[in-house]
Amino acid sequence: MRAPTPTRARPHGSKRAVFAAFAALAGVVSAAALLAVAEVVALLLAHDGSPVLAVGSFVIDIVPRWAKEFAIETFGANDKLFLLGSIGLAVVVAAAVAGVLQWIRPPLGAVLIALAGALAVIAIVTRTGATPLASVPTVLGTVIGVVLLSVLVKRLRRWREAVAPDAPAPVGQAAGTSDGVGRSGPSDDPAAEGAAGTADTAGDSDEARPGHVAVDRRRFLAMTVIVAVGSAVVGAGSRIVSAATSSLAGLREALKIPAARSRVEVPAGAELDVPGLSSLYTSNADFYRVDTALTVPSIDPATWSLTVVGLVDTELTLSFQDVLDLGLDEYSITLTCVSNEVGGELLGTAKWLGVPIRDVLAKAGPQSGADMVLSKSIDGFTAGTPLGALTDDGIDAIFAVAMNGEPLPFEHGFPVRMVVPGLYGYVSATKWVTELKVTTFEADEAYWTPRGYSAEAPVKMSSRIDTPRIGKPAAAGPLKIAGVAWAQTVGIGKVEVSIDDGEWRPATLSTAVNADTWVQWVVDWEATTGAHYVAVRATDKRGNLQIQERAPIAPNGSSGWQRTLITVA
Ligand SMILES: Nc1nc2c(c(=O)[nH]1)N[C@H]1C(S)=C(S)[C@@H](COP(=O)(O)O)O[C@H]1N2
Ligand SMILES: [Mo]
Repeated sequence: MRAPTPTRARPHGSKRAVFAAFAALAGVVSAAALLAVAEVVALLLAHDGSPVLAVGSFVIDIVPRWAKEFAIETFGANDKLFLLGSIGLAVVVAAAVAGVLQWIRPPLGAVLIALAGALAVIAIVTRTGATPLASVPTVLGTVIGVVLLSVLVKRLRRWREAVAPDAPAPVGQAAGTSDGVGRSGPSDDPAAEGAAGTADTAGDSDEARPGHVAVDRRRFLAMTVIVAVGSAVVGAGSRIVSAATSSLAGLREALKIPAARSRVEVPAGAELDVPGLSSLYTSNADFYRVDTALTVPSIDPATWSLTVVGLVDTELTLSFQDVLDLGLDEYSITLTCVSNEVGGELLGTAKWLGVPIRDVLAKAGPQSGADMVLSKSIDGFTAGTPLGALTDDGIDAIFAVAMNGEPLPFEHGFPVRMVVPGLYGYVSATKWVTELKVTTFEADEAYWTPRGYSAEAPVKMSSRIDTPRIGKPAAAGPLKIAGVAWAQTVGIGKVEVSIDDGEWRPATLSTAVNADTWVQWVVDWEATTGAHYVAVRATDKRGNLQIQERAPIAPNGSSGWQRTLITVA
């Protein structure tokens, strides 16, 4: 064996970088332990206490509108995954910074973790419906995280001291050595200490402790690996168990929704046969999803209830059975999101089974002076709908319990949601609805109103080209250009298409199911090789032409005629 040479020189820059990297790793591992402990305690004690979900929901509520729009536009239904990924990345970076801070300026790293824990606790206790108990998982997790970080960094320091005891330590090390940091921890293994065969005071000597290097390194790495693996197993396990046990999938599948008293009559010619054209009814699997819910609420229909409060003669509460007992009818309604760009895909059509909201409101008796209904979701989301839109005999505003022949999918509002023809989803289509408050626009504000969207928002008439699509060259010769158009509550009267900015030619329309359902349109064209512009515009049954002027989605929905480039090969 080669005689060890005591190192008197400062560790090389690269060596210092290695220790800093290990410190960063200690930070990340400590944060992982924090989250894992919080998840498992949340599972056992307080289901609403998951810091990951609480912070995620908090972020959703505070991110600026453009960021939200970007996420929805870029990631569509995966916007939540994107959000969780971003938060995860931020946590890893912050934890690494905490590790390095603890290394160079203790106890700043521990302070940073404690601060992060405190912020998470604030996010948790300020959530709608959160109990004080919900803060316990994160508080416990944070304590563990702080302790682990300081123990791990102490071990790292010990290892480094063994390599080069007299090298000027990272700032703050002096304090660490003088009070014997790293050698008095309760978790230090006396056996390992004995095996090293060195007196406890070795660290105070000027000599390197080469014999210690391997032991100290092993002790740091072993603890790091154990904590990392333990956190991964415990954290992921708890999340999975908690997701599985709170899942009501079986219940939903077994749920018997009574037969409808009336069915939607789909007239002959309601569905055109054109490849690439949206189907008249959007399958539940393909139906767009937009909401602020990070985890889909799971509600047991047996415990669900809907209360009607506010400016009413009689406040009332309905159970799920009470809703069913009102008698179900089937409705064909196209639901549209205010975030739908011209030509966009944030809309869909379904056959909904439900009961008129006006029937429920009538039982409560709205008082004069009321002009708005604030509907609340179990997750805190609210929508403000003009009272008139919910009481008008001519508008099929419903509480829906089924969608395209099955109980509402969880993501679409199980067990009960609202669907109101002619109004964008954010002002009307509350999913997981649990309360209606009859009120006024003056007294109450819905979720999106202070976030840059209008308090009232009727759906703007629009038309969309489905086929041919950019990037999918069509063949020269007879070609069908087709798409959908909608003007909810009024109905589409005419759709016109212009090719290469030529004259507007009328499209053939599918037979409308009703005024609340989009129609399909098709134009036959002899396609010539090359690139062509195709534009589309609609006119409603009252003769109003679709708005030509371009408008962004905020504050009350996009407008403009879609004009798109197609290529014919
Ligand atoms: N509870 C709840 N309901 C909600 C929302 C929400 O964020 N939370 N978003 C609304 C919006 S903006 C739209 S466009 C529709 C979308 O319904 P879908 O996801 O079933 O397509 O739901 C509405 N209902
Ligand atoms: Mo929306």
